[in-house]
Amino acid sequence: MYTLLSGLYKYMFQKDEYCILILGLDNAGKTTFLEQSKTRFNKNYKGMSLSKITTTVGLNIGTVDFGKARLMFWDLGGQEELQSLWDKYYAECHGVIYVIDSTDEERLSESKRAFEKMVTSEALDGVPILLLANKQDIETCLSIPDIKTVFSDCASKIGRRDCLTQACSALTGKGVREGIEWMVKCVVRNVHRPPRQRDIT
Ligand code: G3D
Repeated sequence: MYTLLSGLYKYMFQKDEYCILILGLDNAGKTTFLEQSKTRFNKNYKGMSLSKITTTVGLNIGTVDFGKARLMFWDLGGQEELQSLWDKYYAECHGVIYVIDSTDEERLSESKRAFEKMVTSEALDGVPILLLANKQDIETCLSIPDIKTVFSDCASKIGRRDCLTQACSALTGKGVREGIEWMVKCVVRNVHRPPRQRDIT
């Protein structure tokens, strides 16, 4: 009887919490993506105007619920001096969303270098990675095949973990739901990084 009641309590009043890092160079669209996700998935969230968002300096946090799973997003600053802080969060995270500005061809190799450094970190072994090719609403943006070509020599470093490149516009919301749903599926099935249990009473 106790087991039954405790199971029911857990089902009703506990969430499985997964921590997701949102990384990428400054100006890639990380904060816009976070705001778009909160607005889309949290019924009562009154988001800020997406066109008024300025680049991340420090940390933005947001949560999104999917049934029993709760995603806790950590949007970290992407400026070079802030990138050195990223690895402080690796051991505790369950997934990474790496945002690329598809319109910034000049900084694509810089973005790849930051990605490569991140993906080779042992503290991120087996953690699913969503590569978001953002700003696809802009006509002159690089295509997904172009971006995949630039990032192709990272394949061996990515290894056998779950990894998806998703076209997206954080501004219009296109591709945001697909990306997040994929991430939820991956973190839930990754037995190597179990979620934290959080009471929601
Ligand atoms: P960051 O958090 O990665 O630093 P932001 O990036 O979310 O602050 O976005 C940087 C700029 O890119 C913002 O414009 C924002 O509106 C724009 N942006 C973000 N995502 C998209 C997108 O999908 N499409 C388009 N067209 N623009 C996007 P400003 O002008 O405020 O610098």
